[in-house]
Amino acid sequence: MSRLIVVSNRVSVDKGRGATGAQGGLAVAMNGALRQHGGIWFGWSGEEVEHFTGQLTLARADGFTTATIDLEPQDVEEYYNGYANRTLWPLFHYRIDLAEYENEFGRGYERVNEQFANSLIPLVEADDLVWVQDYHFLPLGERLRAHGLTNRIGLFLHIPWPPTRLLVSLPFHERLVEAMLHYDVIGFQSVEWLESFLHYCRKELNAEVDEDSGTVRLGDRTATARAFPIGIDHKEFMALGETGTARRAQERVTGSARNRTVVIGVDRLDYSKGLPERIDALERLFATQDDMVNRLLYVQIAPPSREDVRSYQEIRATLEQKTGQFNGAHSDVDLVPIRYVNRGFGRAELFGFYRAAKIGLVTPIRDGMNLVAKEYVAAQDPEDPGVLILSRFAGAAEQLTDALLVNPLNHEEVTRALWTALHMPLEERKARWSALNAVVRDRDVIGWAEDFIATLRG
Ligand code: ADQ
Repeated sequence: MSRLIVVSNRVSVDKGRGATGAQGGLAVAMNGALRQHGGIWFGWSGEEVEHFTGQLTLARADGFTTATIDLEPQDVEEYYNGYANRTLWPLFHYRIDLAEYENEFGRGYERVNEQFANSLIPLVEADDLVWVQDYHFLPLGERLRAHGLTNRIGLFLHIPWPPTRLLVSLPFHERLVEAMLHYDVIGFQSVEWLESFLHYCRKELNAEVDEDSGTVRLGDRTATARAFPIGIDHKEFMALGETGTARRAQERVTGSARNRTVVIGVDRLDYSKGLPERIDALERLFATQDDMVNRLLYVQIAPPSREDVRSYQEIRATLEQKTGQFNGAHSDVDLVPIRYVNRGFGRAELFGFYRAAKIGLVTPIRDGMNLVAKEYVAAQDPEDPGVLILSRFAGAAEQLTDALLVNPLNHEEVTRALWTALHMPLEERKARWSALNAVVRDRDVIGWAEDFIATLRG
């Protein structure tokens, strides 16, 4: 059987105690997939060196090998903080107001993609399948082809694909997307992102597009684009739920909630996650309903991320201010309605927190998928499940149609959903949860990886 070579920006091996933590969904998903398959996981070490050498550091992980390289500070600034996180991330999350178009960022991005290609080539054997992850490496397939690699190469994009009208604001957008067509398979989280991609290829590249099969032809290249909705490692997560750590975490929240209904949010601190908007919705609920301070407790877990980028410093400041104001206005001497926690937790603890919460509030403004929504569902007590409130603008909304789906920008709608969730009868909660849980359980990350790999194998 052919080996799997996974490429992603960071290689973060799960030490088995939820160590992937705040590094996000990609790390959680890849550990699951590689443990199943074996092979090599290649990426940036997270370390900086004065002069780039391309020197590989190899290590053995649980069932696979990791290979990492160090980057120069200028590379990190231009490729990672710059093009990836200040250009592509905001643009692909529909925030062109935050996207920065600096030519140096683009040049740094191309340079690092070339360095990755150079370092990767010697590791690849004839039959290997190469599976590239995410927006850091949109042109990597083309770079690998330029070095003569003829293996099957696939790309999975974890974030949304923006509408054509937004994407054309990016300088050299045609070059970027044309380069992507050197992949054999291009995967998206949802049908919506897939359709936007195919639309772009037809309109802007004049490519020949077959909507039904997802085949895109341009010149002598043929790529297949498809939706592969990512899932969680359901079995592993449920096993974590059986641990004393999970039970104690649940008890900590339930015990200290003092009979209030717990609403939970768990997100990397990112402007795409809709965190200030959640507080606005709560503000409305507290303003229009009596005695909410005695009825509801909102726990928001939000570890900071990408702190070198200004928009992330700003969202953190905004959130701190809003939370402070909210608590100042609505607390009682012995009750605080929002607990805002700025750090990551192990995954067993998260399980316990989700289980303690009768409402899961997952309201990103845009999100490729959103795995927190799926984790929340998985962690519920089947006999007394909580209610998931989910943004229509998360990729997960295509699958999790039995959640209370809301427009996160419409405070009134979110407020109403909170009210509905607070009063939902047990029978309806059970019915909704069974439908949601079937999707989360049956479409897990193992199946996701197998599906992608099988498609890549062709
Ligand atoms: P993220 O934007 O990071 O991922 P998400 O899918 O919600 O978003 O994944 C977050 C993961 O990190 C979850 O597994 C969660 O448990 C974990 N996490 C979050 N906060 C945590 C905390 N405080 N402590 C510990 N763990 C925490 C990107 C895309 C998503 C896509 C994923 C996977 O933006 O849309 O779903 O990749 O493809």
